[in-house]
Amino acid sequence: TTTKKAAAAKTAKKAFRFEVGDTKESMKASILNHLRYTLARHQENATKDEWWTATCYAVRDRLLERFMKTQEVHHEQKVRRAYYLSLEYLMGRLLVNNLHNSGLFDQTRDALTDLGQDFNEVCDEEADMGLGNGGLGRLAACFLDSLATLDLPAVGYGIHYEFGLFRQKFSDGYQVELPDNWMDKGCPWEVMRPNFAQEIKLYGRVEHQMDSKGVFKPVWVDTKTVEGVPFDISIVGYGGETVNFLRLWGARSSDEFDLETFNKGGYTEAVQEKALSETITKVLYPNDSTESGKELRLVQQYFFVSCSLKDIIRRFHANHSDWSEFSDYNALQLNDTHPAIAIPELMRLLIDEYALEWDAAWEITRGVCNYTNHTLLPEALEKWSVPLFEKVLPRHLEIIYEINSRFLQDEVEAHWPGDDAKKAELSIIEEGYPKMVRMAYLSVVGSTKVNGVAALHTELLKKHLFATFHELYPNKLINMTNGITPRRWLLACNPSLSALITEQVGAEWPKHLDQLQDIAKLADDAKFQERFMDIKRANKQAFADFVLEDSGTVISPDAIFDVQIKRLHEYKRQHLNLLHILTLYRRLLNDPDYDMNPRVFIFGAKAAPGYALAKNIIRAINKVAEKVNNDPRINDKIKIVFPQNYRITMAEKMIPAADLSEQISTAGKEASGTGNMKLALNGALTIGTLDGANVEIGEEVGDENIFIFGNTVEQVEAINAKGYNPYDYYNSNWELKAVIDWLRSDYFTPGEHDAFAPLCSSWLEGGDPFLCLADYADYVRVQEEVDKAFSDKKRWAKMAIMNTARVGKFSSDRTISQYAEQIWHLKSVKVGA
Ligand code: GL9
Repeated sequence: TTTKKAAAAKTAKKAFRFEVGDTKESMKASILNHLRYTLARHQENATKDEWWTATCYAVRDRLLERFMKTQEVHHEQKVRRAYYLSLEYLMGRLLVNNLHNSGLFDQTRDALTDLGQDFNEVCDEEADMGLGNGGLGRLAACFLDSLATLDLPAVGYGIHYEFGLFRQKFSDGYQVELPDNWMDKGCPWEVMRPNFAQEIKLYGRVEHQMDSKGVFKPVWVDTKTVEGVPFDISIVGYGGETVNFLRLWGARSSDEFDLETFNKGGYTEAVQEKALSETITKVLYPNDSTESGKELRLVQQYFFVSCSLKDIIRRFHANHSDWSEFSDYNALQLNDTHPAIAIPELMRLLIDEYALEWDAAWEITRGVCNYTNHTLLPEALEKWSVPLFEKVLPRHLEIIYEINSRFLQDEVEAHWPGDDAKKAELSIIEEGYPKMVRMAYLSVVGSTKVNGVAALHTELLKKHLFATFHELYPNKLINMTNGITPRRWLLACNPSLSALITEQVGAEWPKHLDQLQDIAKLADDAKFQERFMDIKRANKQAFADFVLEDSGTVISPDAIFDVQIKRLHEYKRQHLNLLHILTLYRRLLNDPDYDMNPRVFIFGAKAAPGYALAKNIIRAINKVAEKVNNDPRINDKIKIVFPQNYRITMAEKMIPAADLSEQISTAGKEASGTGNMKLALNGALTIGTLDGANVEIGEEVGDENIFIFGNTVEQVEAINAKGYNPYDYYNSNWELKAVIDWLRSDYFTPGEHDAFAPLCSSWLEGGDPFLCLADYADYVRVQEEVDKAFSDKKRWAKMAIMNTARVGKFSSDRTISQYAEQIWHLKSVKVGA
């Protein structure tokens, strides 16, 4: 092993750009230099957060060096680029990942240690960059990592929110939301670039004015103006070759805006209005897959899309003058419909500002735009009322009407002559009071490719949501199964397992995750099993230490760590998990000798602040936890831990410690899931429904290494078609009835009645829309199988190893290669020395 280790270390070294130049000493010098000349501090009295800031600046210097080189090469070679447009990026912390990707990890850790600092404590100073809600935002962050790693020329565009996703606290079990002031220590990673600011227009009205040739042209007048200032964050690929960037726009009131108000109102009003335009980028909307139709949200979307498109056009014009070349050099990806306004905005820019004809503009627009759908939930499909559109973006509404009328005439009429029902069905404008703009339909009509995020999800898109569009455009809809970056979700978050893997397969696996297959041959090897499970145990112990410190709850690393971490949503069924917990608790109270392995149920979840039922579920879990954790009768057989404020950084502690991964959504509801991939990669076994990417995880790891339960999509459809009645299950399963009735009593909230009435009635009177009761019995049955499997230590170890070994497919490098090949037609560009 020693020679193997040495060889692995050697290959690892060769892979890195910076390794050659930077040593512990050069990092020390650089950190001290920033401490003195950026932060004006003496080494002796610098605080932890100042050490952190100085270290980030030292690393940033090196990233910027490489960034300048990358951009220079991209510019000189006039490369084709991909632009990822997303309202959300859930980046988490950046220091440790930047160190790993750039190959500066060891030197920097040793430099800080030499300087008398605890490396981990310094890293812990960093606030999460939580500019996203959940899976969709984290996917965008993983994609940026893979784009740079694969040397693909790409830019991410988004919003520089002053406040990211709220901080969560629990008070008497209730969720309380607090502002997330993520920049209170500054953000050393970003570079503000006022010289690349863009001005955008809003509100006003459209006048049709005659031009010099006597032709009537639409002119958008009486608008308000807002300025977008870019903040750039370097994105270093693994190996440090390519450094791309994420450009986030912050809103500033423009001078023109001030002056107009100033003339009307006076000084204080002008300053007030100045503050008003800056509210555009104040806060991330905390909704997980629901759209509230708020004006400010539409303004946010337009603001960042318009700034980004103007920036893209500016960059195009630096190298090209002919619009016919635009689609040769640019590919746009719309992350959900949130940036769908890019379609009419690009049309407006081309026609109104650059005087192109409609047909030419449409060919360009449709040629560059592509759209990713992330959900089938009807409440998540964005629709904006026509009156709101008219008020905020009157010119865009005109353009959307024109797109729609041409689409219905030239495409729908041509395909289904005389069929008015088809036109009403596919119309971008939904009739009603008020009329609504269907952003998903606009996105399909205005894109070259539309993709789902897992095989099953894409099939369901073809069958349901976009069935008629699929008839009209048979080649437009394709699948791009999601992925995760192995750099953050294994290399950085699970260093011991990473070292074990590197010892076996060499150091290239973070770039070639399929190589993990090589550990499958060791799945039966007793020695390897022991080492693998020792690492799991140490990770569980580390998490147990965190829980003790965080909440005072003692948990044992010998118990099954049963983990459900994701946004709180009925379709994800944390309340089904709760029914199982109550079932075990009840069995233990009825029979103190009830045979089961001790289990720790671990939750991490935020509920959208306006989602009352989700908040009721959080309180129910917390209140059941209070009772269970303090009940001496059950001998610590069950513990429930639900740490406050689940976020990327907490996921990085929980995932390496998990034995069991709960992926229990109602079949057909979870588009993909990505936590499922992270947990499997770290050796957790999945208990899950045949939903989203669980299906593909099962195909990879094999039926014998996953616990599948519950109704399938077809069975769910059949149950609903027949008319689902949850009482059929409630009345025929006495144990199920007992646990629901128990939760309805005031057992868990003594003296407080009906605390969980919303939850309990959703299961019964509410019709149980997500079929918890229909899946309950099978879930409990398969959980018993899980328990049995865990008792057989060798069997469990083998299954866990097989999971890690066989999930290479779910690297976001694979996903991004597919986007690059099939959607963007994008080639890697070697930046060189
Ligand atoms: C989501 C889907 O619900 C997930 O199943 C999917 O894995 C991700 C990424 O494709 O997208 N769509 C969606 O709106 N969210 C998702 O997680 N919600 C949030 O990001 C909060």
